[in-house]
Amino acid sequence: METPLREVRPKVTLVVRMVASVGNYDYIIDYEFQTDGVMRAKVGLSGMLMVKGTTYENKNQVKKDKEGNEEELYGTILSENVIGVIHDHYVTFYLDLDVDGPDNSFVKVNLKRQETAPGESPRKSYMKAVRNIVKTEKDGQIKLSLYDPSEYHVINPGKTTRVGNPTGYKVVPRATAASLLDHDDPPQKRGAFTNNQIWVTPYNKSEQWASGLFTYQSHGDDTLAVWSDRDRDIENKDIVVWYTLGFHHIPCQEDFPIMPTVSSSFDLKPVNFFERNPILKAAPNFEYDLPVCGAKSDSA
Ligand SMILES: *[C@@H]1O[C@H](CO)[C@@H](O)[C@H](O)[C@H]1NC(C)=O
Ligand SMILES: [Cu+2]
Repeated sequence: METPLREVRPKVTLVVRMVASVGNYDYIIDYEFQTDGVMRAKVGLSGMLMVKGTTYENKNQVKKDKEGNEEELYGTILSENVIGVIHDHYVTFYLDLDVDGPDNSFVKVNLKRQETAPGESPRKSYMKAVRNIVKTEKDGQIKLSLYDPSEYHVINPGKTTRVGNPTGYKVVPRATAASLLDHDDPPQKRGAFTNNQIWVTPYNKSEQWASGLFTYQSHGDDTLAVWSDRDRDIENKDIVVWYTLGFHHIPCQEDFPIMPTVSSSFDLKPVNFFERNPILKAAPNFEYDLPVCGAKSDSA
């Protein structure tokens, strides 16, 4: 047989799924282990919406003030006498990473603009990556921003690749959310882990539950925010990274009475952990291995 010019590596993913019914919602949590070394944590939300009753049966009954502004419903009329209330969902992941051993450092790899000097080049600017090893906890409290982009690496400062890069894995955020509540609001004091999307703490077996052990009675004194504000040393130590996946939810009629699944995820991705693309170790598939699909235009 002629040697095919084209070959591919099939993407094979092991999915470990857990579904938790919490009150009215179902949380589908998938841990995906991929052959390129990526671990993806995915959260899907479904279930029954949180609703409140109303005397309104139609939007045209909602009271208006003199200026014509409608009364604030804090939600959407989904059906006669039913309002789906605006709310958030937050799921925090406790990532007790040991990259090539227990002692790791957290590195903010900040992308920056480098301006060229006048007359140096027809170009005005380039990009550069500024690596900051985070020394203490407060510096590891991260608010994501498109206009101040960073990568977030967890490296083993004592281990390097053949060409000298520290071995690492990075946390790759995707769509998430930040709470809009006042920090002194009781639910926000308990849920203060949503004040940042990423936190880094030194490992401590008593500090595992981000909103404290007894969340409902909590005054917020036993939470990730309080631990992290002690600003302990986190360089070259056994560290824990906390990533929070959030969803703002303004309900719409399609969410009622039962919701289609909404999902988001984040990745743990190797960054100079392998010497080369680890997928090359997988046996290739060739053209003749693949199923052939053809149009069935001649069958009546
Ligand atoms: C470990 O966590 C507990 C609970 O927050 C705290 O009382 C203790 O001081 C912590 N230990 C260290 C070494 O930070
Ligand atoms: Cu929701």
